[in-house]
Amino acid sequence: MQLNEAVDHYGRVIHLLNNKMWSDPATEKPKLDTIEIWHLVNNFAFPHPIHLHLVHFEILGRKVFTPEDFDEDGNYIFKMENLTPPLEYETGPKDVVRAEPGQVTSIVMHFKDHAGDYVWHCHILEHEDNDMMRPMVVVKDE
Ligand SMILES: [Cu+2]
Repeated sequence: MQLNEAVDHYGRVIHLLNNKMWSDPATEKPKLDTIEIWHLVNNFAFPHPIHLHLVHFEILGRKVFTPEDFDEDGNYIFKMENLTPPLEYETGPKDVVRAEPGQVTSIVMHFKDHAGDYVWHCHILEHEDNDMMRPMVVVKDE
């Protein structure tokens, strides 16, 4: 999941998730009762508190990223042994994580309780209201 800067049609700086606007269709569609690991790649020079609705996650750890951490398609190459573990106060179930600048923050969660339409977003009001928020659909198999 890329946290990145863009410019809106007025030329103003906006902050986006995966380079998409709030109004773009959901791209995060975890299946109900599956476990996912998300890698939050913070390309900014400052942190963003990333919040997921209606699921608790655990922080696996963080890593300062370099171009070598990504494959030719831009996908993060995850290696558990490279991670700096979460801080002591971060080791319980979480619904917000501080995505540190220049780092990948890896989180793991089990989408076990609720299917349906939810959101994930930066929890800084000026960011979430300027499109650093995305729909998320937890899909139930029929
Ligand atoms: Cu933010």
